[in-house]
Amino acid sequence: MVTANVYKPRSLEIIDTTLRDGLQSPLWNDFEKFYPNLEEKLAIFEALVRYGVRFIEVFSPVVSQREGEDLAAMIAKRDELRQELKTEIFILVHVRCHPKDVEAALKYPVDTANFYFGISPEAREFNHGKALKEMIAVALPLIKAVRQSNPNLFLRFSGEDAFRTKEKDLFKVYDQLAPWVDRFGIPDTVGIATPETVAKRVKLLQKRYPKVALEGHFHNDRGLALINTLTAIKSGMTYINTSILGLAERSGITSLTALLFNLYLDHPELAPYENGTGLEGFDLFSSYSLNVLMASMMKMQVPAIEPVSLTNRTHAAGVHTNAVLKNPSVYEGYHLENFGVTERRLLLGPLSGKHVIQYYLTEVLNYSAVSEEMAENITKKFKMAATNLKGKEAPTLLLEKIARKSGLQKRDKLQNQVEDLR
Ligand code: HCA
Repeated sequence: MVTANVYKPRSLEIIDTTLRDGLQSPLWNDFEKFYPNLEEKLAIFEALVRYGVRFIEVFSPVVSQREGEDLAAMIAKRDELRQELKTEIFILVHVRCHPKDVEAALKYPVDTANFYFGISPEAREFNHGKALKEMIAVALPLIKAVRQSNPNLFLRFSGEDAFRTKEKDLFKVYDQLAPWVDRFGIPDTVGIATPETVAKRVKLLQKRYPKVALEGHFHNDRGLALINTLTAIKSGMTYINTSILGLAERSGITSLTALLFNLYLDHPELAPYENGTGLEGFDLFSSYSLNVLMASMMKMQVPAIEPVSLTNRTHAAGVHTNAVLKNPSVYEGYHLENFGVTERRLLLGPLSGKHVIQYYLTEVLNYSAVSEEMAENITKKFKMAATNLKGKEAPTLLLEKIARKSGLQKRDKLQNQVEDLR
């Protein structure tokens, strides 16, 4: 098995941080789940690997005894999956530039140390209180020593809050560390970056550090995480941090499946399904089930903001449902079924039109001989009553009641079977 430092990266490598930054998401609290157990963590780990992710970031064992135990279990899972899938899988431990963190992490057979150190004026003044010079005095000997004693480790340094840091300050630190690391992270910790600032930064750093790969971590505070990520990739960044559903501190980071979905749309040449995979080895068809796995663990639904969701194949207004019944392409611009969203929902509600009502009456509720005129009549009654539903009753039950009162008859079982045979 190749080690992370000699692995030949694909044109884009995902570093998934669901099991680190994803666990810092406030949504765990909001949905009263609070934290996954080890079994769930291992299920996430395995699902990510089977999906095609090769780099998985986890907490440092100094975070808690439990994280140490979970790290050991994830390493065992990594080794098992390496054997079974004959593929590279790398575990990246997120460590402060602190000898204690590093010493604890390196007791485990991990593949990468992801060093981070707050570099913005805010971090320097209110977080660790160190000036740039002092930061270098801490980080440089530590990283150098790790490099020398662990030549197989793949090392990364991130100046936390890089986008609120002046270029010259970033250079002061990065210039010193460049000979000792494989990747530089430039995290947009508070989500202030824009596509313009991202493109500029990536090009600048690429030019200054041609031998060091760049890694991006874009927070979504402005709702720009995805476009910033796509811009970074276009500008030449080759390692991107993602998480399932974009879970991370505050409003999160770039969603793994949203990113791959967008790359698929922008790069059809990378999309073909050879052996069930596209975009250089990702099992794109499993995107939706990955999102559902995560959402169900958190006791929530796949959020509407997530492109690879059932919401994106759900239609409500009469004009829309009518058209979708004839041809879904009118209101579905993409083939989300290629990403595993194999179902579609047509909603019943105050905005329903006679076509979807007729469809429900005949196809879902099994009524026979529903003329257009009857459907129109029932639609009027249904729409009026549906505005007052407020979750007291399911819309299909309301429709059922109105249909029965209107004298509609259900197809009987025998007739159904005959029709099925035709
Ligand atoms: C954190 C902050 C971080 C680190 C990113 C990185 C960020 O939670 O510690 O290590 O590159 O957004 O800056 O997630």
